[in-house]
Amino acid sequence: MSAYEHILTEKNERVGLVRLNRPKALNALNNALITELMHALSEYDADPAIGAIVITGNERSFAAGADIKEMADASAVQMLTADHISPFDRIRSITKPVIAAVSGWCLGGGNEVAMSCDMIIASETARFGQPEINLGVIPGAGGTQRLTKAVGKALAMEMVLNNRTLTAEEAQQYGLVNRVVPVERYLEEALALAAEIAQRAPLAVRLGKEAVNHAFESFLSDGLADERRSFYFLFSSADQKEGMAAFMEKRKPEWKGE
Ligand code: DAK
Repeated sequence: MSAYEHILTEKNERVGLVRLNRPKALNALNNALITELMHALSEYDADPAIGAIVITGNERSFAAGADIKEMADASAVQMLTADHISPFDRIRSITKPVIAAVSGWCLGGGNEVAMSCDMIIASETARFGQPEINLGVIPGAGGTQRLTKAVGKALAMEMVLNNRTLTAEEAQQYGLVNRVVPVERYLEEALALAAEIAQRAPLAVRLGKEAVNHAFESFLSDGLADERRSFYFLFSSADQKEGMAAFMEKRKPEWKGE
């Protein structure tokens, strides 16, 4: 049983699942939901029995953005001092792979949450967009940055400046999502991918995630140096010895995370 009010959590063997659960508001992200989400992610991250995490919503909506009703009357000073952006940033600091399983609306802050995850599995009904321009603002939690890196400048401009939304097929075509599957299977597919990654060598998964994120978030030379450091470091691990020995001995490796 989950003790949360706006999310549901459950463990499926080595995969931790979080369901955003404000269906009447299309899972609009109010501050309480974001706080609960970050708490659940941190708990899974600290739990050695968990190897990967999936965040999902429901079929109709992953999340239709930040809760407009909650922020409509806020002043600039209130937005700044409340600092609701840093909880969004914490998704990025989770060390285990996080997969977003997206169906229906994935808008504004919802798309920013999905893009902060490491991979996105989309149902064919998913719709991705940054509609903040309709409200007279711009994305505030990484939308302009991560979206541009993912889909390129031309399309990001159209999405941020003119509320162009992407179908699931388009999102895949432009590199925003990993794959598109029928709506009946998007969660199952994300859980299966997470389970597959969760049984891999934990240290290598963690450093691989860090290295790919580095390439995404920094200049190439910094990313290359970071990748090399992590690559060399893994040669001091038992898992590297085990993995290469198992390959040569034509058997399945047994990972210890050491
Ligand atoms: N906030 C609050 N309520 C929302 C909502 C939202 N973002 N989206 C939908 N709802 C509520 C609706 O008000 C409605 O509630 P009731 O009227 O029934 O009480 C219910 O969900 C069902 O919505 P609709 O009746 O509108 O459903 P439709 O199927 O007709 O339309 C829609 C679906 C997704 C096209 C439409 O609901 C819509 O346009 N929603 C707003 C989408 C949007 O503009 N999203 C971007 C919000 S701005 C920040 C970080 C991030 C952000 C801001 C600050 N910091 C950390 C400081 C991000 C900003 C945003 O995301």
